[in-house]
Amino acid sequence: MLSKKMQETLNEQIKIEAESSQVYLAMASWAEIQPGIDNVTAFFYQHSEEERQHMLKLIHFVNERGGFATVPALPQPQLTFPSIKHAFAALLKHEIFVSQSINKCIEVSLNEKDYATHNFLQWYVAEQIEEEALARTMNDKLELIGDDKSGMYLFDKDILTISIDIDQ
Ligand code: OFO
Repeated sequence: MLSKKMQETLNEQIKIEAESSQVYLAMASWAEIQPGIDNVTAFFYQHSEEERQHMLKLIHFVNERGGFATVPALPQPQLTFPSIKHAFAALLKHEIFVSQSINKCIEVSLNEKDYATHNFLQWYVAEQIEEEALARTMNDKLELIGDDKSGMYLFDKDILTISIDIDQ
């Protein structure tokens, strides 16, 4: 059984995962109307979908542990970006924020002596390590590319491979 505090904290995390899905969905929609970045677009759509899965995993966990997962209202995310580089900088910043939020959940689980939730949250810890690493790789590559159009062409070509490599 989840304590009230643990349930509130996990419901807050459900909101953050749902927001993450919306944030990346907005990036995907913006990327889709930019010329020549089809794979970047696919990457954002896929990332948005993964965040929705993270939200669902939490919802099922809360309900299975005798709590009640509440579906949150969400603010509208940023809709447009000055450049692809800005979008990926925003992605990295957002992932760092999510990692901090997962750390807070872990802290609460330890304070509440809820070792089942602590154990469950380890999956999110590992996931955040991967996602932050991926976001940093993307940002480093974009930094190197600068305004070089052929570099951007290659970045779009490579992005799905990069994300698959880091996921393994
Ligand atoms: Fe939910 O995995 Fe990152 O944000």
